[in-house]
Amino acid sequence: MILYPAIDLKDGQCVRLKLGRMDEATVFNDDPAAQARAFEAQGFEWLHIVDLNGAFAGEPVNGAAVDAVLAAISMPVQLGGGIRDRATIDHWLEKGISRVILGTAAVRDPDLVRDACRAHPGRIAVGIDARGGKVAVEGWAEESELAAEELAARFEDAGVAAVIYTDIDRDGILKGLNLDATRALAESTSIPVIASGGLASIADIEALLRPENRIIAGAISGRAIYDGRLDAAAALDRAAVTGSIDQGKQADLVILEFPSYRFIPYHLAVSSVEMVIKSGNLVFDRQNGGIVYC
Ligand code: AMZ
Repeated sequence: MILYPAIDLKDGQCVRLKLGRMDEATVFNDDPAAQARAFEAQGFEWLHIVDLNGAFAGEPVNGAAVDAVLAAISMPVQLGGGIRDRATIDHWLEKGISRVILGTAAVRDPDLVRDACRAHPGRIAVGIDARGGKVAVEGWAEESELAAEELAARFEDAGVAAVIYTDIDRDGILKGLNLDATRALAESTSIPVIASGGLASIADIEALLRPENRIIAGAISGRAIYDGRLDAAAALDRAAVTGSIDQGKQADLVILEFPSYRFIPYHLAVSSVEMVIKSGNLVFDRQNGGIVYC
């Protein structure tokens, strides 16, 4: 299970909002690059960044802070907020962002998602942010008529690397992840689903590791990791699978949980992996202690 620490950028600073409201921002660090370095030093494998001003403006606003983060760390970064056209997608992927997150564009311009997936296999994620079961867009200021499952279904065969599902009604208020809704979404789609919104403590990590929740590929931690409710070392220790898989490699077949399996012919960003088969070889077997061949 991959645990993503979040850097939400507002006016160049690392903040946490409550329920997505810009007027309820707590500043946790005014140096995003230093924050990213600290997360890397703590052992996180991936970083999640949201350009909050960008999500409201419909175009990148905190680009300079993102550049500073990219220069400061070597771990992969996923970035969302204001990425609404192909030029912006290409720009960030060329600059070293590993995966871009499309939220509003996934609702308004699904062909952009499909075209981007063809051009950048494994590097396009869809952000599905739901309030009261309906997908919200434009910095969560507007609601669509779409349910999360309906939106994910539109991209079933598009090659989307991950869906990041946020329960807006829990975001930033430490209410605990909405695992029932996240699991329902994950069961409805073949795209790996990452849980976001409300992660409060190690209890959420433990819950994610329960067999019924192992279909959930990862989780994003915001406020809890900043205010110390979630101890990074303890959380990473619990989240780690036995052994490790090179996240950059390609696989023919990834078995997530017996007896289900999925083809994941792009970057691995899944958790709870049982087995990975590559070029006809078994390269990872969790039951037998991790990597068996490379
Ligand atoms: O907190 C908010 N109000 C907010 C937020 N965190 N609004 C949007 N976002 C995030 C989404 C997604 O990662 O969770 O911004 C991204 C979507 O941006 P866009 O511009 O593609 O809709």
